[in-house]
Amino acid sequence: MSVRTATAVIVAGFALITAACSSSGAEPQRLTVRFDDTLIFDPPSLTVRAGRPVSLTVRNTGSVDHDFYLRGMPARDVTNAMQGGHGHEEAGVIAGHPKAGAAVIVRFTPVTTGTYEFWCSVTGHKEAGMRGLLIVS
Ligand SMILES: [Cu+2]
Repeated sequence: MSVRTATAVIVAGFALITAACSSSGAEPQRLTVRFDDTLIFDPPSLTVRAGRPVSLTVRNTGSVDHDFYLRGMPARDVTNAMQGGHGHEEAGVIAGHPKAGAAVIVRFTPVTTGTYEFWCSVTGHKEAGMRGLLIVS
């Protein structure tokens, strides 16, 4: 085996070890929820695992103001992301509010399994059906 081949084998070995480590519990569950000028979340439901951190990208591809708003779900390590409009600093709220045409990343770790409703807190949007489900399994 040449030195070059041996080096390639070692590098490949480290890559495998790194890949194995990154699939452990510390790696966030990455999801995206999107909305545009219609009053729907795409997708309408998100599924995550309890006890593992979540990195949720909230993207507004339209021009109408919307947010992602979830209240009352047990979670720790919550980092809300407010970019546009009003704040959502109440206790127990997980929220992401990108400006129209932009995206923000919300981080949290769900701790209790269950199905939790989220919605858009812009006036009238929830009532018009802009809701979704976060399923924690
Ligand atoms: Cu909305």
